[in-house]
Amino acid sequence: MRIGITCYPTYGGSGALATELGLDLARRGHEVHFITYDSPFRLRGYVERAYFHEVDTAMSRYPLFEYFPYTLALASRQYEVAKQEKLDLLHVHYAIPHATTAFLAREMLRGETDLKVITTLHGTDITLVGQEASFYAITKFSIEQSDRVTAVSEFLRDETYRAFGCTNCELEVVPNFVNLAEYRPDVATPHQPLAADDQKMLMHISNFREVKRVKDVVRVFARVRKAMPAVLLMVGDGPERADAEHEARELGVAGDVRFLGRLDTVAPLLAAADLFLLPSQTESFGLAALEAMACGTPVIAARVGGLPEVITDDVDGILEPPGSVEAMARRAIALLKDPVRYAAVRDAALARAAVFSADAIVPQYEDLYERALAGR
Ligand code: GMT
Repeated sequence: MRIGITCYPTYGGSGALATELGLDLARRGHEVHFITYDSPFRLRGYVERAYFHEVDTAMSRYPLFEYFPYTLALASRQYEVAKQEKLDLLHVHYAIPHATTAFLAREMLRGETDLKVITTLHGTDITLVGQEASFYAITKFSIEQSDRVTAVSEFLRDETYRAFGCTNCELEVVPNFVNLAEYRPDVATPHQPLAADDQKMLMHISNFREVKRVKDVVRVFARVRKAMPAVLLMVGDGPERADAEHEARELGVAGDVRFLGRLDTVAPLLAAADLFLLPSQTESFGLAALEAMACGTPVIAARVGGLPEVITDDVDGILEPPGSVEAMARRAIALLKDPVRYAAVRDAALARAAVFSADAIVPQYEDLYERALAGR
């Protein structure tokens, strides 16, 4: 198949997943065309049958445009690439604005070619941004106009039906996946110089938005730090980073918290970590948690959204309600102090991650594409 993929190229779960999907589809023999304003951050180096088409933003400084109409530039590029490369379908990730621009591109091609539009809903496009008054109607319309719509968890599918109704569309759940060739325990980076040998390594990765509750990450760590030597690796960047840094200073643990910023490659750090923390306010899936589990790192997460579909409490990880810093810290300390229990949870996390391997999930997308093209 000839497949176009549009996603956010910057750091974030939807862009990461979309890029991994495109790369895996290319490995499986499909021709994949990424259409976005920058090269997706996980697209490193040349990959056979995978191509990147940049959206032209040269007019962004035109004086009349206080707000550059990126959406039109993207729709235009999707139309051009679909036409030139004879795409069978356009798979867009994160509804806003990608489902809308794909709809426009498909309408521009009407009469010439029957481009199919597949939309994958990822999270805040439904749970937050899409429900804002200014985006609600266009999000609902664009979802309903897509040929196929998928959600990354049952939670997100149900939330989409609840919030948007979504007549004329059947939402299919295709869970996120992890590339087990890259995310595996034996790629661990050495503990030093990040931590001394006797220090436990806790870790968090996100885009540091409010929804991630990054101050809770620091608060949990501060309690663990009181009980044993430990460091915290904070990977990523975003609006809440300064608050998290401030919290670390306030709690007197700044010396043991390393803010590493955005990193392209995280598997070696994940594999070296002893615990991964994801105490989010909401999380439609928690791709970072799955990647940690694939590296053999147990996760302590919030019991919200789609996270219970990935993690089973007390079996392959730990779940506590959002904001329950004390409980998360208490259970983190207990797990880190019990090597036998720790090994059992780690083994269970590895087994659970294998259920979400690319080999298990990517064929579900291929099947969906085939059905969309055949009109089934
Ligand atoms: O919040 C993020 O990390 C980014 C966001 C996105 O759409 O870029 O992530 C969402 O999509 C990820 C991939 O499907 C999911 O794993 C995340 O759970 C989801 N984030 C939220 O629901 C807050």
